[in-house]
Amino acid sequence: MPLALLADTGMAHTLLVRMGTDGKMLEPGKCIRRYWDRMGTYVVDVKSPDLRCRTSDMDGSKTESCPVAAGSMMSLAFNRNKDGKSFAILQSHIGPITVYIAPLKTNGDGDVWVKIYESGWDSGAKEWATDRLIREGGIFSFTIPPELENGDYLVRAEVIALQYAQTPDGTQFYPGCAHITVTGGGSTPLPKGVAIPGVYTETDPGILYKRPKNGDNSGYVIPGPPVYVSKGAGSNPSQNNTSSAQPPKKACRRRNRRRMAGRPVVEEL
Ligand SMILES: [Cu+2]
Repeated sequence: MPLALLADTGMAHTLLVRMGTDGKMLEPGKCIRRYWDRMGTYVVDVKSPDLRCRTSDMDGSKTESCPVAAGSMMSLAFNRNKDGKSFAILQSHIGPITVYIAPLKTNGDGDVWVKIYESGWDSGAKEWATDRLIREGGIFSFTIPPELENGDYLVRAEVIALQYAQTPDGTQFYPGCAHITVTGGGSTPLPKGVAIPGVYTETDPGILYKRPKNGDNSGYVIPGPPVYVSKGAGSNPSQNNTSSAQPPKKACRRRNRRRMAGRPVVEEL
């Protein structure tokens, strides 16, 4: 293993660094809120304003908005370096990934966040969403609801790390936010959503969680509301189904294989 990986252990956790469509990623930081100074941090207080986008600084004025077609596959990437060239997250960090979306004009204030994706424990593969994230070079993808009305949206993705989830306030949240402009959509506004912070409590079963000794986490429940089920024509809601959550493979697989070289083996607290 390169010494560089050991050298930054304990400093870098993970951040949302890139977005794209169909697994084709834009340059790091493009249309992403660049909270690079938060790389060494995570959120444990579910009532903290940091839970929204990683920091209480919610100034989005410097973040441009990237177009994403309604009904298409949006991709996001977590990485331990803002250049996107390290790996996603240490293997010790295990847990689910969720994505919420809100109208950008709200800047995330109020009951505006609608969950559009979640991925937790895969009973078949016996792995966490984070295991898959590491294997896929930090990239994961989900569908933007096809009927969603055109406009600017804030997309919030989070990795929830459960390695200390058996202790109150032990669970670590790694949120990040991107700006998108939905094009070619329908006329359906987002339904009423949840507030972030506010959506979680520290005793939610998916947040205060003791992993079974036998290693089978099939009973794990991802925190937060159910995933929004798209009613749009041509939609594929099963993609967002928790139990069968698999990243869309078609466009992503070949690109990601190259990135597996950096798979981490270092353990970090
Ligand atoms: Cu960490």
